[in-house]
Amino acid sequence: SQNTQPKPGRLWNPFPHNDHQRPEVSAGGFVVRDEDVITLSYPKSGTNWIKEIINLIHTRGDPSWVQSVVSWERSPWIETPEGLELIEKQKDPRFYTSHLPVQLFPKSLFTSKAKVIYIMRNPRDVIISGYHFHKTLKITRNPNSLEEYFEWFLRGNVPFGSWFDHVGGWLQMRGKENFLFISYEELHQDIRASVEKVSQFLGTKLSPEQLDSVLKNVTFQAMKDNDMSNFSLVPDIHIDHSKACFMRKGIAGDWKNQLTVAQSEAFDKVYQEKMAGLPPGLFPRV
Ligand code: PPS
Repeated sequence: SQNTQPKPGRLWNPFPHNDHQRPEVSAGGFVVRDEDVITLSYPKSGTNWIKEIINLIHTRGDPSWVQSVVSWERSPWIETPEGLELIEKQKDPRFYTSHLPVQLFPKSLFTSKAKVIYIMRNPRDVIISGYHFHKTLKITRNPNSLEEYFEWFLRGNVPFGSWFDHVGGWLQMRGKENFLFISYEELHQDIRASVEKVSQFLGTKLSPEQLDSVLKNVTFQAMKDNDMSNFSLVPDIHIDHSKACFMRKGIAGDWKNQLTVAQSEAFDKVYQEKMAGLPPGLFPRV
């Protein structure tokens, strides 16, 4: 139930309890297949946007699938028992999604040729998006203020743990030919080129008309208007829909309006310490 987790600062299972089973139980024995298409991300990084793109590339721009089946059934979560059941029933190619950090993902991934798309987002915007989303969640603690959530985030006391460990961990797969790393900011900067990049990675050639149809159906407004993609059908037991909207703003750089200068400086310091080994410029400071 709500707010049953220990307070930040103590060791606690970062995975929401109710419909996210402990991953070592739910996904530990899962066998990844070479035909699988897997979306991975830290929460609030644009997961549902890239999923929509992947699903629409598969149907070559035909929107009937994304308009008739909810997103979490089109590409279910591997870490939920319901998701796992749906994945087991899918025919190849299977589409699924996960927020698990690299060390908890089923090991069979690392010897498979499954196609993996890891989406990243400027962590400052991940904080803002996460804060608003966490106000709505009934399956985990709700922050009382952005200040409080900011502290949780920096310490990794949020569902799926530390952003720094998640991104740093999965980025170790850079250079593997079955992994594509893409950013939320890149999608914003050039959605056409991004969709082409993803379709090429998936080995699906789109005609100009098919590409146009994908683009038309993955705009913020199209997804906000699509009940199959906008989370409005998530049952009330999980989300308090009156508190915030899943398709909130959909912009890059909102952190500038919401983080204080002190928070932004504190963040930069932690970022520099924790991400020291990674190439600079991973995220534009939009
Ligand atoms: S979740 O809960 O982890 O699955 O959330 P996730 O899908 O990773 O991230 C949600 C944020 O992505 C934004 N979003 C989009 N932005 C632009 N265009 C499109 N089409 C789009 N679809 C989803 C969504 O609005 C959330 O960001 P914020 O900043 O909160 O608006």
